[in-house]
Amino acid sequence: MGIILGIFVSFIIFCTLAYQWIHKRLRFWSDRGFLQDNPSFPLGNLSCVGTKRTNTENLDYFYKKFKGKTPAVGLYNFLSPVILPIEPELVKNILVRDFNSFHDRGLFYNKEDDPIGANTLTLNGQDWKDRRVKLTPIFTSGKMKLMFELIDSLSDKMVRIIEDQLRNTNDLEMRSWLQRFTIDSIGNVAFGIEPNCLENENSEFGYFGRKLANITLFGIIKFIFGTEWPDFARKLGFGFCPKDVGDFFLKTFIQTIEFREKSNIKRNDFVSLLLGLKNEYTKEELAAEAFIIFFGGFETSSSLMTFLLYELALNPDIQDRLREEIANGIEENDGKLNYDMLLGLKYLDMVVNEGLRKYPPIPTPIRKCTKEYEIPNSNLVIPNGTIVLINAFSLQRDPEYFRDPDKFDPERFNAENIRNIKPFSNIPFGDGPRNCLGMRFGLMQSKLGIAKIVKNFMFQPGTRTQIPLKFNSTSPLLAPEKGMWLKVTRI
Ligand code: HEM
Ligand SMILES: *[C@@H]1O[C@H](CO)[C@@H](O)[C@H](O)[C@H]1NC(C)=O
Ligand SMILES: *[C@@H]1O[C@H](CO)[C@@H](O)[C@H](O)[C@H]1NC(C)=O
Ligand SMILES: *[C@@H]1O[C@H](CO)[C@@H](O)[C@H](O)[C@H]1NC(C)=O
Ligand SMILES: CC(=O)N[C@H]1CO[C@H](CO)[C@@H](O)[C@@H]1O
Repeated sequence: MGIILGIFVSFIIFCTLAYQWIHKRLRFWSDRGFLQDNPSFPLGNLSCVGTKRTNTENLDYFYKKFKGKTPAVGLYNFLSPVILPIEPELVKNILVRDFNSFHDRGLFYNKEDDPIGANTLTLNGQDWKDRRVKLTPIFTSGKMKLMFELIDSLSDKMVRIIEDQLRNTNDLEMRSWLQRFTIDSIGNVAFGIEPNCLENENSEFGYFGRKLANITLFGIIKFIFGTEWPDFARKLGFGFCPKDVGDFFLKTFIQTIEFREKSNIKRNDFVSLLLGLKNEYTKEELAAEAFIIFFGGFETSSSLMTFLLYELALNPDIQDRLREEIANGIEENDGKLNYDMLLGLKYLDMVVNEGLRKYPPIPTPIRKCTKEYEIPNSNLVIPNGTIVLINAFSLQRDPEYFRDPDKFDPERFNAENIRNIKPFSNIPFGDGPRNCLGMRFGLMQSKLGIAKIVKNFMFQPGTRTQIPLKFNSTSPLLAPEKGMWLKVTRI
């Protein structure tokens, strides 16, 4: 009897303490003078995510609700306090001016048990700084030019394979074709293999690539846990990605470099460039960088191209003008595309910029505050350790900075208008010392893919096209809910 009573009393005490702790935790921001929305237990302000809206749309709701009232609003991911800056000026301070207080990304990694997860994207502090300095030279435009031919031939292959599909049907799900193209492209340059995903959807590389993008609820919980309590999560052996996925990429990369060293093969690709750093880094560390090139580069570019095709299908004038520019460019260049000519296409550049504005593939880059930070002209202090969500999506769709923001209008980026864009209201590649490292490669790959297919095919809305398009509410990156079905015609 006494034991049962004892257990019962302990239970009551535990519940009371837990309740008090949670209650206090969910006042983290209001206790510090920040505006916050009443969060609920246990989801915090995430209660609509995955059901009613995407994480991005959820943040947009808070952005709109608090815009003009505060420079930054306090939110809760589950019980974890995070901060959402609203004013572009504050975004600039965080990304550039006061970078010293925000140099970490705060993504979880575990070098011991999951070496592939410790890379330029995730590393903290001095480790990150050293890595970034060493890697920057492998992403220059000179290096991109050398890789152009490889990607160019893969884009031709994509055109041939799409052409084959059109013998059976005119309705194609273009997102998966674009993903297969970028998987082949990056697998080729970063791992030195032919993934052959364009020919075979279920190729090993494609399987693990898609598994990587398929984020489960358990994955998210592990991830948030790792972000909150990294040391504890490392003890538990948690990693950045599932074990089989990490092992696959590690094994593939190490096989390639060992083969290249043995047979003295040199190729113009990231593998050779990474091998140039072999005296400074271990094989696992180089593999981690190959992995992040793949991880950072395949979904982003295919997502950009997917949304561009949707807008081109809905805006035939823009599509025609783009096709004309590409066709003329190729004709003037003896029937071939090359790097300089592709990057010189002005209208293509405007269209791509507008695509990145309306559909930033990474809608919310994140940073971690590493030194208590006082927001200028306010009495608000962001505590050390806080995760900062830089919401590019909301800024880029804010009618104050982009009139009629849902309209797809490449003219926003013509030589004249581009000068009037408010600084830090358009940041699809982030900004500052920790911006996107692979921007040149991403732009080359996306422009090349788009140029090739728009030159060869006409895109129109088909019977299965979802208009207006909705976002997949469980996907962390921006993805169309129903894929991207379009009516495709050979020109
Ligand atoms: C259209 C394509 C792409 C878009 C829109 C994009 C966007 C971004 C964004 C928004 C960030 C965060 C920046 C910040 O926090 O300020 C980022 C980081 C990064 N991206 Fe990209 N990206 C693209 C393609 C690529 C490609 C192709 C690669 C590799 C070849 C790549 C490699 C990286 C890396 C390594 C980082 C982490 C940089 C660091 O923390 O120092 N990205 N990207
Ligand atoms: C994604 O993960 C879920 C849950 O593990 C699984 O049921 C589904 O088949 C996966 N999808 C892909 C494309 O791997
Ligand atoms: C911020 O917090 C981290 C971890 O809690 C600590 O190691 C670091 O020294 C702190 N930074 C400052 C400037 O206090
Ligand atoms: C939506 O995203 C989730 C998570 O990435 C994925 O498992 C699911 O297949 C996606 N749905 C569609 C229709 O693509
Ligand atoms: C109690 C609660 O859930 N409060 C807010 C948290 O965020 C959602 C949006 O995800 C709001 O709708 C709630 O009002």
